[in-house]
Amino acid sequence: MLIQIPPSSACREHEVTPESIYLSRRRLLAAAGGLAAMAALPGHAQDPSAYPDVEAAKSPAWFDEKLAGTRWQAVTPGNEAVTPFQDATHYNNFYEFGTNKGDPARNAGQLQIEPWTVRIEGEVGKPGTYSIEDLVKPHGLEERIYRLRCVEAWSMVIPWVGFPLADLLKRVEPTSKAKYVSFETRLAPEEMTGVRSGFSLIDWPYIEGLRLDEAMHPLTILAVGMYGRILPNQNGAPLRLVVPWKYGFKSIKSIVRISLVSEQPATTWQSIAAEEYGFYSNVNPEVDHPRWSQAHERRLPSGLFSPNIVPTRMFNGYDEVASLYTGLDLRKNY
Ligand SMILES: Nc1nc2c(c(=O)[nH]1)N[C@H]1C(S)=C(S)[C@@H](COP(=O)(O)O)O[C@H]1N2
Ligand SMILES: [Mo]
Repeated sequence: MLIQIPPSSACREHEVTPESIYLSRRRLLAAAGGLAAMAALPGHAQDPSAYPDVEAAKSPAWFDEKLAGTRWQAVTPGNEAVTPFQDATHYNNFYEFGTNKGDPARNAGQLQIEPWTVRIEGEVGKPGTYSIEDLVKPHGLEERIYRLRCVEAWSMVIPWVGFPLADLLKRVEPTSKAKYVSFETRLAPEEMTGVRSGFSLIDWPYIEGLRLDEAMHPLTILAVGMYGRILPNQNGAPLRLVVPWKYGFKSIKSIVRISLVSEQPATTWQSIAAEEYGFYSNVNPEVDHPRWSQAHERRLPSGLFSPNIVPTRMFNGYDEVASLYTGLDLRKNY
C-alpha cells in the first residue's frame, strides 16, 4: 500500500481482462437472480456450484461437516454482481507472500494450514489454545455476501462463509477490562516468501485490532470459506477476519492469536504510516488518503477500456454501524 499505489495504475492484470471473465460475469448475474429467488424459500439450501468457475478444493472433514449446515445467503448482494471467483483469488493483498497482486495466488500454497491452532488470551475468563476444528465446531456457518473496499480504492463483492466474531468472544467470556481485540497472523518465514525477502517495511507478524464493540457488532465475522468452498490460502485460510465497513487491511488473514486487551493495540499499517492509515479505517468517501481520493472506487473486474468506477459509500454502505461512532470526529479518527 506504500510501495505501489497510484490506484489508477494498480490493476495491470485487469487492463486486459479476458472476454471469458465478462462472459462468466454475465452468467453470474443471471445466477444471482436465481439465488435471490431461492433465498426466499425458507430452509432451501443453495447449491454452491451456482458460482461459476470456482476451483474445486479438497477440504478437511471438519469443514465439510460445518458447510453442510450453512445458512446460504444470510446476507444477500442486493442488486450487485458477485465478483468472479478468479478475480477474488488472483488479485490479492497478502504481503507475507509478496507485494504484487498476483503473488499471494502464486506463493500462499506454501502456507501450512494443517494442523492449525488459535490462541485466545488476555482479558478473558476462559483463555485457551484451540484447534481450528474445535474453534469452529460450536458455531453455525452463514454465507455473508459483503462488499470489500480496499484503502487503495478498488473493491469486490465476495460471498464469505463464516460466523459472527461475537459468538466466539462470548464463549471465552471477556472481563470488564477488555476494551479492544487484537489479532495476529501466523509468522513462518520459511513458508512466506514476502517475509523472507526482507524488502517489506512491515514489522511482522501482521497485527490488526478492533474496539470491543466493533468486534461484537453482528456484521463482523470470522470467515473459513468463500464461494461455497474452503478459503483459498491467498484469501487467509484457515481463519480470517472480515469487517465490511472498514478498509480491507483491517480484515486480517490466517489468524493464530486473538487477544482481548485494555489498551488500543499498535496495528501494522498504523505503525508504518499513522498519518495515512488510522486505527479506525472506516470506509469514508469524505476523508481522502493523503495521496489519493477515497470518493470513488474501481469495482473489479475493471478494464482499461471499460473502467468500472462506482461512488464510495460511507461505511461502505453498512449504515447500521453509524451508532458505534456517535460523538466521534471521523475526520480526526480516520
Ligand atoms: N496477514 C495479512 N492480512 C491481510 C493483508 C496482509 O497483507 N497480510 N492485506 C489486507 C488487505 S490490504 C486487504 S485489501 C485484504 C484483501 O483480502 P483478499 O485478498 O481476500 O481480497 O486483506 C487484508 N488482510
Ligand atoms: Mo487493502
